[in-house]
Amino acid sequence: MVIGHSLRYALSLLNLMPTYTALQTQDPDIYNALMGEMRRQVEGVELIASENYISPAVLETMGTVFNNKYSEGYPGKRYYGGQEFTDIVETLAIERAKKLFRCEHANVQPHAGCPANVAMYFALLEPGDTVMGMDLSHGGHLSHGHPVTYLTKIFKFVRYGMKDVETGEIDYDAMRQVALKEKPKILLGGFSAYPRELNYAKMKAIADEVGAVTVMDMAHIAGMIAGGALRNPFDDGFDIVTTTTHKTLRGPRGGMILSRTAELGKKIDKSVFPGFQGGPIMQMVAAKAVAFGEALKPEFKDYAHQIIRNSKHLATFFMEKGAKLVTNGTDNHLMMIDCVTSFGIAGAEVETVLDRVGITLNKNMIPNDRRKPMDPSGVRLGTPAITTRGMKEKEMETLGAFILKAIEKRADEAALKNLHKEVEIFCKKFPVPGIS
Ligand code: DSN
Repeated sequence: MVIGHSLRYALSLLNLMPTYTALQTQDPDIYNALMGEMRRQVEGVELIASENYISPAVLETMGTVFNNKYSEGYPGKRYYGGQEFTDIVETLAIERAKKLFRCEHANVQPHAGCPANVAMYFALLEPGDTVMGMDLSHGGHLSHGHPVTYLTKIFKFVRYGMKDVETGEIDYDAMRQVALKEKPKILLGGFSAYPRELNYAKMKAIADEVGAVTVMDMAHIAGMIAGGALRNPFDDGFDIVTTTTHKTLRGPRGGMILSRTAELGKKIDKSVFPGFQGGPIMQMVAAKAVAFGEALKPEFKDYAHQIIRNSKHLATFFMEKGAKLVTNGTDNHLMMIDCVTSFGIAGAEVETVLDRVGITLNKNMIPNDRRKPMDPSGVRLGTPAITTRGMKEKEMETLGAFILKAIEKRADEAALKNLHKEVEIFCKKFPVPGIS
C-alpha cells in the first residue's frame, strides 16, 4: 500500500518535469527548490487559514506572456499601445468580479491586499482623518492601522472589539459610542483571526448616523461570500469591499477593490492608478479573471459551504476532546486554539511540533493575550486548502486526531516519525490541483 502511493507520487512528479525543462537546465538551484516545495505541498497538510491551492488553469495563466506587457491605465484608456488583448482580460476580470459580488464597479489591479487597502484609504480620506476598525488584538489586520505601519503616521485609527470573547459577539453599542465621539470617515470591517460573522446591517446603521463610508475587507472570507456561504456586505448597503484574491477565493496572489456605485469606483480607480501603483501585473489580472470564472460555477458554491462544514466539524472535534477555542467555536473557515489553556504549551511549540509531522499552521495571538506576538498563546488554523483537496467531515476527525497525537507525543521522537509517515500516506490520497 505504502509502496503503491509512493510510486504513484514519484510518477506524478516525473510527469510534471517536462513542464519545467527550461528551468531545470538553466537554474537547477531554483528548480530543486521548486521540486521541494511541490513535494512539501503534496505530502503535508496545509492548515494556514489564509492559504489555498489554485487550479491548473489559474496556475498556467500566471506563467504567461501577459507578464511582458505594460498596461498603465484601464481598458480603453491606456498610456501605451498594443493593448487589444490586455483589454480583453482586464474587462473580463472586471465583469466577472462585478457579477460574482453584485456591485457596480471593480478595480482588479491592486498587487495585493495591503496595497488595495492603502489605495482605498487615499481614495476616501485626507491626512489626519479617522478610521474605525476592529481591535487588532481581537483579530483585526495590520493594514487596518497597526502602529508598526506607516498608515498610522497619516491617519488616526480608533477601535471596536468583542463584547464577550466567549461568544465573539461584537460590542455594537460601544462601536456606536466611539463612532459618535470620534466621527470616523470610514467604518471598516474585516479581520484575519476572528472566527465569527460581522453584523453588516448594524455597522451600516452606525456609519450612516455619523456620515462614515462603510468598507469591508473581506480578504479572508471572499470565497465563502462568492459561494453564498456567508453574507455579502453589499446586500446590507456597504459602500466598498476590498480583498485579496488568493485566499478562500482560490485565485492568484493579488488584490481587488469593489465599489457599490460607479461614482465611488471612479475615486478608487484614480487612487489605484496613478495615485498609488504603476503598471498592473497583467498575467495576474488574467489569472484573476480565470479564478472568478471558476468561482461563478455552481460547484464553487459546494466548495464554499464545505469549507465551513469542515471548519465547524473540526472545531467541534477539538472542543469535545477538551480543547479551548477562542469564542468557543467558529462560523467561518478558521478557528483559534488557546494552546496554553488547552495543552499547557504555547502556540509556537504547537506550530513547531506539527511542522515536524507535516502539518502546517501558524502561532497566533489570542484576545487579551499576555504573551508576545512572536511567542503567543494560541494557534490559528483553517480549512480552505484541505477542502480544495477534497477532504470532508470524516477527514477532519483524522486530522484532529493527528494534531492531538503530535502534541501529546511531542517528546517522543519515534512516535513523531511514525506519525509523519501516517500523515504523508493520508495526504497522498487527496490530490493537490496542479501538482498531483
Ligand atoms: N497574511 C494574511 C493572513 O495570514 O491572515 C493576512 O494578510
